[in-house]
Amino acid sequence: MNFKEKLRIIVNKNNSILCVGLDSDKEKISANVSLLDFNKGIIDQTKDLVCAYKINMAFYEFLGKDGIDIMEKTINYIPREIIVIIDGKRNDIGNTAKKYAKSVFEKLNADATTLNPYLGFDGIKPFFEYRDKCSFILCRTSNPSAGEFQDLKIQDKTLYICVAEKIKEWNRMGCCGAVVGATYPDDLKLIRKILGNEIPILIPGIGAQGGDIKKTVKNGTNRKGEMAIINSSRGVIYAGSDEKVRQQTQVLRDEINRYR
Ligand code: OMP
Repeated sequence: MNFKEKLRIIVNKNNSILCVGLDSDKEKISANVSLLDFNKGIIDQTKDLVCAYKINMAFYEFLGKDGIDIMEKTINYIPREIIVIIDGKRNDIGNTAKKYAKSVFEKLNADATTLNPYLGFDGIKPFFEYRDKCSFILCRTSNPSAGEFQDLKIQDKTLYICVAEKIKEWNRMGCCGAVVGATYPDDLKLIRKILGNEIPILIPGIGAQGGDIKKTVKNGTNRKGEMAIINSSRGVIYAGSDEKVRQQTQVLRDEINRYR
C-alpha cells in the first residue's frame, strides 16, 4: 500500500487529519516517568483521534544511544495503520542522501520524512526510490525568520513559490509532499493552488506557534477536505494528565473537522 492510500484509510477510520508531534522533551516531563512511557501514554490516549504521529529526531538524538533506542521503540509502539513521519530534514549530495533515505525508510521504517530543497533534485531523488513513502519538502516554514530567504524574489517570483512549483514537478513519481507553516495562511492558500488536489501538505504551527485553525484547514486541505496533515506537538503532549491530553486532542480534531 502506498503512502496516500494508507493516509486516506486512516483519515477515514479516525475521521482525522490531525498529527500529534512526539517532540517529547525529557526536561519537561516528570522525573518519575521515562521518555518511552511518556510517549506510550500519549499514543494510548490519542491513537483513535489522529492520522499521524511526527517524531522530530532532535528530541531523541541528543540523548545518544538511549534516545535512538527510545525513538525506535516509540515507532514500534505506534499501530501500523497510523502514519509515522520522521522529521529529520536530512538530505545532502546524492551519494550521502541515499544513506539518509535508507536510515529513515528502512532502518526506522517511517512512512514519510521531511527534507530540505536547497540542494536541488539530486539531493532528494534517493528518497523517491522508495515509491510507497512520502517526502515532505520544506516550502514555507512556520518560523519568524522564514522570509529571510523564502521571500527573496527571483524574477518577480518569491522563492517559496518557486519551491512549490518544483515540488509539483518533482511529484512525477507521486511521492512528494510539501511542508507549509500554519502561521502563513495566505501563503498556504497560494501553495495549495499550485500543488493541486493530490499532493499532501504537512502543516505545523497550530497550538504553541499560534496558527489559526480555520484558515489552516480552509487554505491547506484539497477540495475534499483532505491531503493535509495538521501537526501540533507541544500544544497536545504537555496538556497535562492522560485525560487532558485526550481531551485536548479531541477538541483539536473536532475543531479541524468543523472547517473541512
Ligand atoms: P509545536 O510548535 O510544538 O507544535 O511543534 C512544531 C513541530 O513542527 C516541531 O517538530 C517543528 O520542528 C516542526 N516544524 C515547524 O514547527 N515548522 C516548520 O516550518 C516545519 C516543521 C516540520 O518540518 O515539521
